[in-house]
Amino acid sequence: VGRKRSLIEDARKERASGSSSPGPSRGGENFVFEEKEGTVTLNILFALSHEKNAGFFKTGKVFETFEAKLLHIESRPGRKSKNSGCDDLEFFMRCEVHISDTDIFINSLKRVADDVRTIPEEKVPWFPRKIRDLDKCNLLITKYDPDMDQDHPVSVYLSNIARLPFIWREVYRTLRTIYPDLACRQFLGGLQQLERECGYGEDSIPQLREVSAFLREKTGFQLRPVAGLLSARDFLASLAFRVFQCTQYIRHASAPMHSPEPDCCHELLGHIPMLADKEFAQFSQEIGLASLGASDEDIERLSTLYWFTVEFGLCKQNGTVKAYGAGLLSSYGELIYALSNEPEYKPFNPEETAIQPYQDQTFQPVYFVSESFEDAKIKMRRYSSSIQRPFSVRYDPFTCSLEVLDQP
Ligand code: HBI
Ligand code: NLE
Ligand code: FE
Repeated sequence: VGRKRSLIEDARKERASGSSSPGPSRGGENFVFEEKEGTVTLNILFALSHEKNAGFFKTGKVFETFEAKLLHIESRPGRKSKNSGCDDLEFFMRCEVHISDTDIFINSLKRVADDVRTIPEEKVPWFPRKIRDLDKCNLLITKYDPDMDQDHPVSVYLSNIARLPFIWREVYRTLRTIYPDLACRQFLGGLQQLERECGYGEDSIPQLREVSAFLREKTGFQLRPVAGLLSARDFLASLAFRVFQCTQYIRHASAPMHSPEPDCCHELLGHIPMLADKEFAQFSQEIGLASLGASDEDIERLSTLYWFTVEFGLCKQNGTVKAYGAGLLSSYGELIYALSNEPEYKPFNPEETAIQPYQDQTFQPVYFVSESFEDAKIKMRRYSSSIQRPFSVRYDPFTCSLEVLDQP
């Protein structure tokens, strides 16, 4: 600590006296991956001349002092040595340092090495690497304020606890009658299994823990409770790990046929039966994987695609159009409307669908129809692979973590 203090003091004095060359500004342009825990990743190049005796070990001392976590080291003959015949070496180091140490760290290196430079890289937003990191994917975009949100499902929940089972019963019963005609084959299969094996029925609201255990056996998806609407980035990121974030409150007794926000009826009836299907689970995870570290604009397009497929998608089956979107399958009102021939229908085509404006307060004016599930998956995969990222990700199902590979 003492040593660190003195290096920091030295660097401060140096900066105050203006003798050092300008360092990077707060590490901003040096980001490889954005911080989420106060660290930045830096790409550093420096040279050591032959005369700087043991210079390498002095730089090592700086790394040690700032507790820089080394990720990569390379060395090569320096530029000077090629011309002059002396044996300069150039080093490339990649390391993680605490964000507030960035300037001082670079300046300290400049004292012991030559030509210290950081290589700017494209800034990539932080994303979870391990399933544990999902604890940090918790940015709520709707926060419940008991004084303000009289109509929010949580207010409704608190004032309706006694009515809860009745709301569930009514939603279940009315939807169950129209599913056979309007829901896709995969949904019906999933729901039947849930009724047989997981206690689904109009008499009680299924428990998240049991449903999660059921899904894990079917497709490896698991559920976790969430307090409200998450940011699209955090919501989509969890899908990459086959984790689905579920709300737990319930809609108002006065509007059982449609809720603008997700509630437990929507999660349990709309999403869960679909997530029990292997192909659909894969489709969902792939959207999640495509979202990791994507730009804000790409997140916007991916969440629009999610909206018009996973939430409001229609697909052809045996010559008729069926619903597979969860927002439809949990709303009696919208499910009937969506298949009534009244709204506009467009063929699902990711490039076009991704930029369709949408709203989340009432029924959609337009729905996208896929030729089949398989077709939607292939088209979505093609779209996802067209998203530009300076790295690629691979999911390791054994460790539930990501391998992140640099793109050359
Ligand atoms: N958060 N809890 C929750 N549930 C959702 O379905 C949800 C969300 N946040 C964002 C979101 N859906 C949409 O933006 C999707 O299009 C990603
Ligand atoms: N409209 C749906 C329902 O009533 O269940 C919820 C949609 C959530 C995106
Ligand atoms: Fe949903």
